[in-house]
Amino acid sequence: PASTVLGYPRIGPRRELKRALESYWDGRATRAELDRVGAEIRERTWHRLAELGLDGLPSNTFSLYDQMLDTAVLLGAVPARYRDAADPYFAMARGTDGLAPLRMTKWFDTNYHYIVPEIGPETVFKLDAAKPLAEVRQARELGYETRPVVVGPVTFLLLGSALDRLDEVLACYEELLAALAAEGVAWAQFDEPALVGDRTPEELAAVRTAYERLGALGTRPALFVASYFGDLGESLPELAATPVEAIGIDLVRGRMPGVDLRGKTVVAGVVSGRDVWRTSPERALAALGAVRAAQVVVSTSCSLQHVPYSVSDEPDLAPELKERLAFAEEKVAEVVALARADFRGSLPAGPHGLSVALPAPVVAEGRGPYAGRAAAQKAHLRLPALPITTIGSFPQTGELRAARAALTAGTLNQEEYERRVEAEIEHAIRLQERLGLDVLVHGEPERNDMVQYFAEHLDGFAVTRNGWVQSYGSRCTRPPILYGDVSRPGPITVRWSTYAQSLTDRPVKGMLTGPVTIVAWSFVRDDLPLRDVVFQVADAVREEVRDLEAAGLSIVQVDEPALRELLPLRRAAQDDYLEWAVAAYRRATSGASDRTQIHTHLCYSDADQILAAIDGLDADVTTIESARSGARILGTVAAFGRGLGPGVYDIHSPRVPGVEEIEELLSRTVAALPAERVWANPDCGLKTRTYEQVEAALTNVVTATRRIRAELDAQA
Ligand code: THG
Ligand code: ZN
Repeated sequence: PASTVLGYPRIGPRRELKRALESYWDGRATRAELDRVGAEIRERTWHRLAELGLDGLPSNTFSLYDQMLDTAVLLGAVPARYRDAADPYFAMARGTDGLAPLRMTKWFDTNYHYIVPEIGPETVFKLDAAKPLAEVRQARELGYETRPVVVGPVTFLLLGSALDRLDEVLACYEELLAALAAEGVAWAQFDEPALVGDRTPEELAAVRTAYERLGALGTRPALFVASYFGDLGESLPELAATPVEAIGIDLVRGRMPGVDLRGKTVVAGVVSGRDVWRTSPERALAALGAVRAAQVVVSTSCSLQHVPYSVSDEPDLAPELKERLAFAEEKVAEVVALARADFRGSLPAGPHGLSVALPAPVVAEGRGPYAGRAAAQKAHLRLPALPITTIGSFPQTGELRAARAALTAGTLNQEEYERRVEAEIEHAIRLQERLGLDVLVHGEPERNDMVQYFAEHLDGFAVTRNGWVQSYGSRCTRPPILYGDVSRPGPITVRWSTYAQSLTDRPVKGMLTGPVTIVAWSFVRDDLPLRDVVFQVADAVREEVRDLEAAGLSIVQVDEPALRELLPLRRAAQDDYLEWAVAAYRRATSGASDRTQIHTHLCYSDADQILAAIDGLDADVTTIESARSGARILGTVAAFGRGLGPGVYDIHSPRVPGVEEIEELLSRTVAALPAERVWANPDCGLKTRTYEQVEAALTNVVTATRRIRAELDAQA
């Protein structure tokens, strides 16, 4: 059979695109220089894919920012207010001085974020096929015929909440297919990951309408509709009934369906685009053998944009781990080998964990009901009304980043590095004392990415040197690799938190990341149920909570920002997930005594779907991101019945909020909730702000809070 991949990383093996974008945004590079870097990345990718022996090369999988944003531009869905910006594309992606950017959210259950298209009554769809055509031509000049990839009409409209605009959008896609045909393009790939979710009868009808209409077009390339991240389910018969020539099926997350596909080409996704493990040849060949189709093409389960470039760029990984790994390049080689049914010299894949875990012991709930906890905490902590706190991180200074880089490079020794971290902690503590905050944080100067940091200090994880994966735009993470049983060889954050506490009489809050998030933002072994892996991590976090408590910390915050992200795409699987995810959190936190206050923080945009689960976390205090939505969510979260800190300062903007507006938000909050449960805090961590902005904003938070306290006193 032939071989292909659904997409490829595009940030550059050494994040060349990131550097070029940031130079362009800072005015240090021209648009032409940025475009040259983009062209080089595409050229290297096609050459590499061809060298590795891949048959079908995709194009238009490159993006300067995001493939959904590219599709919005392709269809002319550029809101009028951006049209006059110096660079409308990046104005939509990042905003300008006067314009907020378009909203950004998670791409299905991945850690990648896409730009949400804004489609309203004023939107006039009009094709602009310049980008896919330019990529096809660039590849052709290099000697490659390619298959342009775009987000398909149903997924585009579902994510833009505008399925009622199908007719107009289909006219653009028809025009696109005609333009591609005129260019001599043989195949086009339309990505439809939204089809693997639960779809209503209307949505299923839209799938049928869309592909019947596009399929009926007289002159067009062959159409390949790619699904990924799960089973097509009830969407498959709809799609199969249309004239599309090829259907992509995720055979890693999903299974080969019973639907008769003997009239179609099946692009069989047997090499995972979501993990970093070598493919088991037996499993892949068995999956391929089960496909009944006119023709089979061997492929990846989804785009490879979710994995790093190459294992060959990882000199520090242990050989016995390295030989089990496959990043994008190695996965392409696997696809080719499977297509050629040639496994000579390939390594055994086998179970991917490097050890076998025993079932984790069940931990009894250690904590009593909230009322008793609240009383014990009140007596112990002696906080004023409306206690003022922050979410955890303080600004990360350039000096600190330089010190961390020097430590890694070996030009700064560990002792000197730690001295600098301590100096930074002292600076943050003194600032918080001076401003009049009640619950202090150490500011997290020792961490860059929190998940990376915990992975570096836990057994069972490996971290990479160059394993960057795009998170959004120019931003990347290096997901750690969870390959074995997880355990905590020793305390991780205790040293920093106790140092901070030693500097002050006010309570300092310990700062931890929850087990679901640590796992969600890592590549995880696939030989154990995810739940068991998360429970192992929960037990490690539990030990850290206990050690923080034993070291004298009275408050510990455990954040779970990825709780929503791992929610299964299909409803039928969601309750089970939420049940074990909440259980894992409680397992991590329930070792604390009633007198120790557990905080958690969440970013609201992610929260509305899972409020019951957040309530189930049973944290004593929940701080939420709500400054932008005002008091809109107070009614819902009031039902939690425990401490609540709706953010009163939007940290995502450099603007310093005035005393009056903070006071207004707080007074609305105390009107909606019992005052003894209300906290005053910014709505997220402060690491992206400057010290100047933070100091000014927190000064105003303190002034506003003191005014409300005085009002409460007067009423009492
Ligand atoms: N850590 C991890 N995943 C995440 C987040 C995180 N996913 C969701 C959300 N937060 C994504 N947000 C960001 C924000 C900033 C950056 C990455 C993801 C970022 N990265 C640095 C960069 O690209 O220059 C590199 C950071 C590093 O050195 O590790 O700025 O917080 N895991
Ligand atoms: Zn937040």
